[in-house]
Amino acid sequence: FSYDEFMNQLFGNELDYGKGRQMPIHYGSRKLHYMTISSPLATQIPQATGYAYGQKLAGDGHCTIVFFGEGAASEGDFHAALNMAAVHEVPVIFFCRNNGYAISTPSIEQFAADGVAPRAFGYRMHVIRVDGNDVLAVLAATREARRIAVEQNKPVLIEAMTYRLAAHSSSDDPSGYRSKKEEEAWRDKDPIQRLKHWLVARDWWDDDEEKALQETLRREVLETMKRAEKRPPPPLDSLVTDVYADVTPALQRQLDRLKTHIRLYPEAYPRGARSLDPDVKAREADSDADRQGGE
Ligand SMILES: Cc1ncc(C[n+]2csc(CCOP(=O)(O)OP(=O)(O)O)c2C)c(N)n1
Repeated sequence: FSYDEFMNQLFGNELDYGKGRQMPIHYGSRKLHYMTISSPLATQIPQATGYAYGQKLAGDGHCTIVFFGEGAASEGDFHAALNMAAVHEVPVIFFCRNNGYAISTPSIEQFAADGVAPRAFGYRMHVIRVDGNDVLAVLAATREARRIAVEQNKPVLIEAMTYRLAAHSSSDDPSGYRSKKEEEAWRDKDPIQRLKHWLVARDWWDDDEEKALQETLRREVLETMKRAEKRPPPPLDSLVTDVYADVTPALQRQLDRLKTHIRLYPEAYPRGARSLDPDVKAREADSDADRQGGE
């Protein structure tokens, strides 16, 4: 997934595969067999079980991996998905990132047991708990889980123990629910710094190379951003497509009314939306619907 693909999704421009309908970072790629990220927590977990069941039936030796947080693991969907995967013996890896917090809720307020891993025993499922801040350990754990899933047609739960150093989002302020001291203790275990130390200790990397790489990447990302922000949004008609095979009359009326509105008040709309078909006309039916408060 290239920087351009990431950036097009962030801007929701005409090249975004999701046609601007998803929140930022909710990317997906059919080409890479990567299902779109879903905001409703845990919905992806039963989907993964279902997809992996299909892979088992197809018999091509493939498996599915699904990622979620320990907060999402408190949803009913998590339990339904794990139970079904264990009963039907499907090749799926449930990868739980236990970073200690579901936004402001610490994991000690979410479950009484020792994390998420022990639940696997209840479902009679393989489980691996791993230091989530050790990149190579996570790689080894995931490879082993994949081997089990593919060779034995069995689900595996991985619980990667980690910490969310930053805020959950730009509207979250961690100082309201945890101490700086707690954060500092985890800062020393930063997985990126640990991998760097590991590489430097073997003379495979040094500070100069890192500085140069960071500068190159920074430039590339900014250039990608400039390219993506210049692209227009997806065509307005895509607001009403992809839901029904044929656009329903009600949706068509709404779209026509929107186009009329844009034509009458172009200054109220972003630049990209103004370049619409200038022949769009107000329809009698629309004004009727307006009067009746129809839609
Ligand atoms: C069903 C549902 N409930 C609530 C939310 C709001 N919400 C978004 S992220 C989040 C916390 C998620 O915590 P966790 O699963 O531990 O993942 P993390 O963000 O820590 O990686 C919540 C409650 C949501 N998106 N979906």
